[in-house]
Amino acid sequence: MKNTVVAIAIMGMGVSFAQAQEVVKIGGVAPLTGNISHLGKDLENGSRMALEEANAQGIEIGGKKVKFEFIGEDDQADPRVGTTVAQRLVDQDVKGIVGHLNSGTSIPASRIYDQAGIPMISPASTNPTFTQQGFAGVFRTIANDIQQGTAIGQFSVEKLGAKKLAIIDDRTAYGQGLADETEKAAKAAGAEVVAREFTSNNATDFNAILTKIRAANPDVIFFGGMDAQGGPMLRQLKQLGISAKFITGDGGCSPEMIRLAGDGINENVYCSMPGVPLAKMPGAAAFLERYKARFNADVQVYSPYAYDAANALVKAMQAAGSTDPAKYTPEIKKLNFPGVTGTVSFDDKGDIRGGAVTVYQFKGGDWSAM
Ligand code: ABU
Repeated sequence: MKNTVVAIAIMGMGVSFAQAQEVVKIGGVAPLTGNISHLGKDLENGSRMALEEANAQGIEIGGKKVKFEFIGEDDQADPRVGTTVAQRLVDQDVKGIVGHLNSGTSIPASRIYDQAGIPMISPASTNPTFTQQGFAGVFRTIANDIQQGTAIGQFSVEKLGAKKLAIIDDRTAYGQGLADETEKAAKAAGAEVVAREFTSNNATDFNAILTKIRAANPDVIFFGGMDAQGGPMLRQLKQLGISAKFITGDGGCSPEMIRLAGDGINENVYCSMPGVPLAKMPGAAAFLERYKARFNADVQVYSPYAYDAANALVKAMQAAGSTDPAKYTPEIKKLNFPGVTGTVSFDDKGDIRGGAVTVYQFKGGDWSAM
């Protein structure tokens, strides 16, 4: 009899402890299937890691212990799927979003989160329009493509000596937008654009457009798109005997790009990444080690930006003393903390302040910051 009473008392304590802990759902969206699922998984891992670490620290918000629950969704890099999963996350009462990856999904999904009053921080979407829609809860931890395209255009002319530039894009919001910005900057710096071709984000055969580009005899080729196309494109450039220098943006600045390119990649290949090189950031080495230990994988591109984005949500909630999006979203605007990708602080539109862009060259089997 005595034992029963003790057992009931302990069970009772357990219930009251569970009730004292608030579960806070955070949505994470990226393509987890399809030809850039490696980038989506990388992004998801970064968010997961930040929330797991917050849980391990036993974070309290407004004097109450919270447990973050990560809810991952696959938008397949498809704008229509993107809005469907956005609505599903809203219906599950998530308190914040890390994602999406593609500008083409982030832009339409942002309207749904805005209407629901839920903040979103994209660690990857770089198309300028994303933060120009006037939504109070839209942020990104990565520089935008005006900054990136300007840097690529100027670098192509001033450092790679581009007089005749050929441009290819994948017709996505990201690829086409970055190609437009690159074209503007390269022309302003004195280059002539001798070819402008396009493909799609599902293509694998580029022979027709590369043959046209060969006829235009460019000294530099820019590709606006992802590694799933960039890698095979480099192989086919080699097969066609095209030796022009090649430069692409963050979507191709991955270890997967190198793997897919095979013997098509050499020291004439460059990519750009928003931000300063990770190796120069205090805390980045420890992040990379923890990431490897947790996921048994190397960082592709976006996980450090996702890690900073998830931490931004947590820190804003702590500052507000509330997990209510209406109360903590204004705190996101006031953040200023050292993340693994740099100082995390947003401007009035929700763009990351600073906005440095680094160009990398393929050297010694890896990307090397210039
Ligand atoms: N920033 C490149 C990949 C993501 C995007 O569509 O913006």
